[in-house]
Amino acid sequence: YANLSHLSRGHGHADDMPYCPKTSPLIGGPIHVSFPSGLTLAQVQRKNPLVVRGGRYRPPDCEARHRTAIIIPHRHREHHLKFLLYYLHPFLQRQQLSYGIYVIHQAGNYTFNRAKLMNVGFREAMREEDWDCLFFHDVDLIPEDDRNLYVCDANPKHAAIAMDKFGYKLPYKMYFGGVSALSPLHYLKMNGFPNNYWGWGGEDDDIGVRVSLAGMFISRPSLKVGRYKMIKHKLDKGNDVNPKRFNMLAKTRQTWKMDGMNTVEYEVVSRDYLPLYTNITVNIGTES
Ligand code: UDH
Repeated sequence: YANLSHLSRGHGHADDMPYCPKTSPLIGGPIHVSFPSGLTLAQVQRKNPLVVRGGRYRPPDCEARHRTAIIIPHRHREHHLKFLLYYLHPFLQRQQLSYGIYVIHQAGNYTFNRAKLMNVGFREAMREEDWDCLFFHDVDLIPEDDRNLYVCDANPKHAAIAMDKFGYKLPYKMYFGGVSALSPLHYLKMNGFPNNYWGWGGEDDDIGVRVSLAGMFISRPSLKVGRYKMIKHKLDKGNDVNPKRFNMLAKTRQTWKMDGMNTVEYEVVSRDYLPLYTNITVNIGTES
């Protein structure tokens, strides 16, 4: 029976594979991030032959200790997505994770809503697989050190602690933007993310406040490891600064239980299992 195990390699996995080591031997530390012009998704695909349909991967020769879903809120940023996939696939493979990448694409041209797209991503990813950690990941942030492990901690984790645009420092203590990691239990305990932040700003602070209102803490990697390079860009069309954000933030304590995962409504327009990611295009409606 053991001798037949090679037969299952291509499809499922052998039942008797050893767990991957606690610390991956493939991790190398700092990564030099640049943005090669002319990069294509076909090239990214060729460089990642073990990634299967929908952007899924499992280590070929050991059983992963962690199953992580990456949730990327997206609209009109194909150029950034290409670079993120170029860096993220090998990064996650070096960490010997079992993973899947989900791009949650807001349909239409109505004002963007990052946090609501994350709620959609959570529900749609969990529907497909029993992920034990979800990384909520802006499309324009490239991790610069693969010791920044894409696994969950005992508390919600803010991973993008040191971004180049903030001088590789935390801009303020409660900052929770860019890239964060929550287990399904964390996510449900805080009723997910708010659905009513339309346009730019505020939702990340609301999420940070929810963490503490739900009785949890923010965990963070070290400044040395939680480094990210942001792909430079201007404020998008359809994502104007939200002038209501400060008033809304002042009320999070009253609103977090009434708005979030328990009230999210949307309509999946399409679900496509592309070679490097699962694309979910969703109609999330408009501000009420
Ligand atoms: N996003 C999209 N499409 C949009 C808007 C936002 O995909 O039209 C996603 C994307 O994943 C992005 C994230 O939402 O990384 C956050 O949006 P953002 O990049 O606009 O926010 P951030 O605060 O940048 O990172 C603001 C840029 C303002 C530049 C002003 C120069 N001073």
